[in-house]
Amino acid sequence: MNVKNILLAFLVQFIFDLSLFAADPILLNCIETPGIYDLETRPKSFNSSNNLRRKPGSPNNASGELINVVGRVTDVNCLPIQNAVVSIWHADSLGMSYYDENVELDPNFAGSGRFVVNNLGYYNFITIVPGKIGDRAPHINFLVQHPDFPEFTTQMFFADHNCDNCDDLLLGNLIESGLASLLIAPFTYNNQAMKTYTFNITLGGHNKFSDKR
Ligand SMILES: *[C@@H]1O[C@H](CO)[C@@H](O)[C@H](O)[C@H]1NC(C)=O
Ligand SMILES: *[C@@H]1O[C@H](CO)[C@@H](O)[C@H](O)[C@H]1NC(C)=O
Ligand SMILES: CC(=O)N[C@H]1CO[C@H](CO)[C@@H](O)[C@@H]1O
Repeated sequence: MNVKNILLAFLVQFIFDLSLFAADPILLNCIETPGIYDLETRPKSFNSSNNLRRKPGSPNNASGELINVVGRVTDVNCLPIQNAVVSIWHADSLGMSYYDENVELDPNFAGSGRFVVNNLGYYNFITIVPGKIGDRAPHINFLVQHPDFPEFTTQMFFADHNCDNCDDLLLGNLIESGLASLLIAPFTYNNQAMKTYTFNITLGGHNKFSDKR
């Protein structure tokens, strides 16, 4: 090989690497998820199960539409934040919340749940679609904790509750800034025909193991 061919080989390799980089969705830029701090009161302790639709050990289902909520927890480089603890809590199907002592909550609804994400950053919950609380759109409260990141809280909204969403005060503020779509989860049906919402969470800052600081 002469020098020209070697250079050409490098160039081809370089372009090939670039195209690989562009084609890998994992390497795309992840946009920081907007935080919401004004959440419904956080449970004193979270149920350790990721299935909110039934209380541990109970055969009975909470009423309401069965859904899966899945997603990935990453840093802004889209690198998974392994072992991040995702905790959620939300109202039952009639919009009743356990923290309001004056209401009777669906007796089969666990109210909260928790999941430790795997090495790829994935979490997954089974639950039911919450009802509206007053004039708030249906939403799920999220808390994400990891020793290397500040505690993060936000709320997830449902893509098929658009009209509720546009009237929602908290979400309305974000719509003005163009960030609301990051909190509105789209859905598909999984292989068991269960409605599955995807809500990816990107925490600000960088993973300790990232070399792209
Ligand atoms: C719980 O829901 C599942 C799926 O909708 C259903 O097959 C099952 O019979 C229900 N169980 C009870 C005890 O209601
Ligand atoms: C969530 O992240 C996964 C993996 O990075 C990606 O394939 C998917 O398109 C994302 N979904 C949404 C709704 O952002
Ligand atoms: C079944 C179960 O453990 N339920 C608990 C889930 O968490 C709420 C809030 O902390 C408790 O009130 C429930 O008893």
